[in-house]
Amino acid sequence: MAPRIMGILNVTPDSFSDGGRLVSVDAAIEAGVALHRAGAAIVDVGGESTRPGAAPVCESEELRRVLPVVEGLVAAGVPVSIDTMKPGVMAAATAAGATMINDVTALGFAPESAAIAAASGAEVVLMHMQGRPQTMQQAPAYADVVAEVAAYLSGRIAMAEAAGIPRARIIADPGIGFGKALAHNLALLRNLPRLGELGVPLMVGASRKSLIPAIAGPAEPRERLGGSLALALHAAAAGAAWVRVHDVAETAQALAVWAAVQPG
Ligand code: 8Y4
Repeated sequence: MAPRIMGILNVTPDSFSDGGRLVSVDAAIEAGVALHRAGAAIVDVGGESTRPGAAPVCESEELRRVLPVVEGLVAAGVPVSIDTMKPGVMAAATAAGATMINDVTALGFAPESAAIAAASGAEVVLMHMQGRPQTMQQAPAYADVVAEVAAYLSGRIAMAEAAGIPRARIIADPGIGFGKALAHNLALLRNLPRLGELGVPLMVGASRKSLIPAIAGPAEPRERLGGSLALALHAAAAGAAWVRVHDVAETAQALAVWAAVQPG
């Protein structure tokens, strides 16, 4: 079966600026609706950049950016995921109708996160990261990256279940690019079936990430479609349940063709 597509909607001032510092809410909602029409089963709304070196934002600013967009997408009938590590944003977005929480800290940023996620009834994506966004790419180091990521995710799944999040609502993600050098990313991608042994669906987010130019030579993020599609199809072949991507229409087409030529 082909993975479902999570479409990426960054609601940061560099993405949906109105010319000044403000995010244009209508433009962001329109972009999210377009992602859904292009084949995204869910749209992941994020108001804080997690790129290496990006500055954190406070909760009130993050809420100001994402909440009107979540509300607009929910009103338009678009399934919404909230990309946040902040419990207050999780609570507000799920109250507004978001049905998935995508937390790159696997509910580890704040002590209240797990209880809020449990009470929300939302699905929860638990992602692995080594270090914190500010510094994570400075010197990533592992003795056995696949074993360490699997053990971390296993522990976070157990924590989430203990907090009252049923296993059926948990998705695990190896966190491609989050505190990982090229060799670490490749080892994880080659060994996705081992992560599948965690017993929960897997999400893979490799779209436009820097492993692509690291493998294939210099390319700006917008020039990484070929590599992004190769990685989405690789994730599909390895049994991933979800791929998180920027180029939804192209990924939907690639996955439809891939699915059609699968045996059985
Ligand atoms: C170009 C474009 C270069 C984007 C780098 C990036 C994941 C995620 C991110 C992921 C899950 C990103 C929020 C990083 N990546 N959530 N979030 N899994 N679950 N970088 O892999 O897209 S943000």
